[in-house]
Amino acid sequence: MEDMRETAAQFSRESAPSGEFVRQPNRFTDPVTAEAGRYVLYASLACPWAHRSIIVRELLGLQEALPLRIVDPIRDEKGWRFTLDPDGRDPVTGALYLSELYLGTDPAFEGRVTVPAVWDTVTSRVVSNDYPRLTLTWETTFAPLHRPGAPDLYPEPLRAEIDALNDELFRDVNNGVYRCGFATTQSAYEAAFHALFARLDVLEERLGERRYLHGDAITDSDVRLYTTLVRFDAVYHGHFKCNLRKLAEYPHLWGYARDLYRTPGFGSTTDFDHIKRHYYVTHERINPTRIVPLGPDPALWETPHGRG
Ligand SMILES: N[C@@H](CCC(=O)N[C@@H](CS)C(=O)NCC(=O)O)C(=O)O
Repeated sequence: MEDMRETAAQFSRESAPSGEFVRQPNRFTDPVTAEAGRYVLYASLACPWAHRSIIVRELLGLQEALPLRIVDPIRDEKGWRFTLDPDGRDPVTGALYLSELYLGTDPAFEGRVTVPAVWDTVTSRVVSNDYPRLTLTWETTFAPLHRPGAPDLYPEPLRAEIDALNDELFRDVNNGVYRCGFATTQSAYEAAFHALFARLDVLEERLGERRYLHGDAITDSDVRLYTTLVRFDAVYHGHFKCNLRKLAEYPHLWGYARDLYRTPGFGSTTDFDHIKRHYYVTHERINPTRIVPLGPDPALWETPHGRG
């Protein structure tokens, strides 16, 4: 009965009749070539999909080759804004809103204007908002621009295993928390909730046996899992109702997440202020009062992780 009730969705165009959240496809998927300074990465520190690219850029030493612009964590009715920049304008393009770059590239674009987005300064177009491919592009195509001694986050012999795990991580964890939070029926929420916590149990066991998801070295999969775990207790547990357990209640996952947090490139790019303000203020259907919770204590992330 309850499932038949009409419920307002956060993004109505991405809500299936069953109440399930079905994410829009990525519109811009052009290839990117290894040219230092040609592309600009537009990102939000709040966004887990953008955070992936930010971490990989740091790990691989691509800071100079791939300039990064950060948007305001709070979207207004016109979307992502450049209000952190002088005069509220992106210094690269002069835009006030990220939507100007999308519409300049495709005037008929009607989807959500999302981060991460990659801008080509040569053609003045958005070339990619294809977040699952982007980290792989920085890891492979951009190899000639990596710093000396950069880690191989996508090693050839592990690619099939990484791809397979990444698919599971996406479905049940990365996008799983959104499927919980943006569900508009009880049954859609419960299905996503059970899949999420079943997967976390599997990952908890796996990380009891090894330091990182694929062994002794950090890979692309660890970056993807980290960006969800680091937001879990601060946002997903309350705001998205992912509350069977907190991250801090899983000994191995919690130790693993703090181990990564202390690794250069992870904690240094994690901004709990942007993360909390973005979710609690921007999703007004879920949190109409827009009150941003004060906890949990971020100092917990500095406690000894006991790994490695
Ligand atoms: N491009 C993907 C994922 C990226 C994404 O959803 N980013 C969020 C921030 S975490 C965003 O930019 N949202 C803008 C909006 O919802 O209007 C999508 O379209 O679903």
